[in-house]
Amino acid sequence: MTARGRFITLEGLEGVGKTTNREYVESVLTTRGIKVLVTREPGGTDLGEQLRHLLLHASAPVSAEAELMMMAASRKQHTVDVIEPALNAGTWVLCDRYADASFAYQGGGRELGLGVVASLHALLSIDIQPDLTFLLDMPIEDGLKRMAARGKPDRIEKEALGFFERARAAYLQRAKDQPQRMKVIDASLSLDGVQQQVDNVLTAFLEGAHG
Ligand code: Z5A
Repeated sequence: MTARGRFITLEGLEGVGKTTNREYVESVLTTRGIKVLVTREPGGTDLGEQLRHLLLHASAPVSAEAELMMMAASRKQHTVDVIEPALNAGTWVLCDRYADASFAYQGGGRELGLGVVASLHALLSIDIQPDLTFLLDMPIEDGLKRMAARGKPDRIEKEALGFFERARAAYLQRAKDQPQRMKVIDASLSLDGVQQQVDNVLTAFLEGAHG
């Protein structure tokens, strides 16, 4: 029987280096002969990518509740069509953002509350939990500066500082509550320094996974 794949996610605010480090984690896993599927949220399916476009570029107002429901719709389709089948086939899934982002941004940032986010996930039976989550953390202003260098902000990136402060606090609280799964990485260091931390966590995880 094929062993179930592992589910690894990367989380954090804008510009902290999720994409950069996702590529790094993928290369480490691939070098070890592990079959990896790389995906993202919102997105990862045709429906999810269409919702992503709406979420990031809607010109009309989007209520906090509507935003949460669209994130959840994308996630449900993603778990059913992509994540669950891959894990069942023994493929490891590496995902740029997942449910923790809804707790941080909609629960914290938009102040809907963590209970609302948890209830919606339960209602929709979105019950796949990551085996490992890298939470890339750094001061908000520094991340926004990195993003500014990349050009025009999307709808969510235009939010005020308080929104990102609440999202960051919610992320860090979640990591405190779930230290086994969620590993905080100091993303303010040089890329070498960040990758060293990622490497340490990944090596320990791989030893556990194969031990
Ligand atoms: N969202 C939500 O609200 N609720 C949800 O449930 C979900 C998402 C799932 C889309 O996210 C938006 O959706 C996001 C949250 C919301 N909103 N906002 N705002 P996204 O993941 O597509 O977009 P993003 O957060 O803006 O991430 P990004 O653009 O992909 O940035 P990143 O991946 O974290 O960073 P990066 O591209 O790897 O690096 C940014 C730059 O910094 C780049 O030039 C790198 O070369 C550079 N970099 C990276 N690391 C370093 C170090 N260590 N030193 C110096 N420079 C570095």
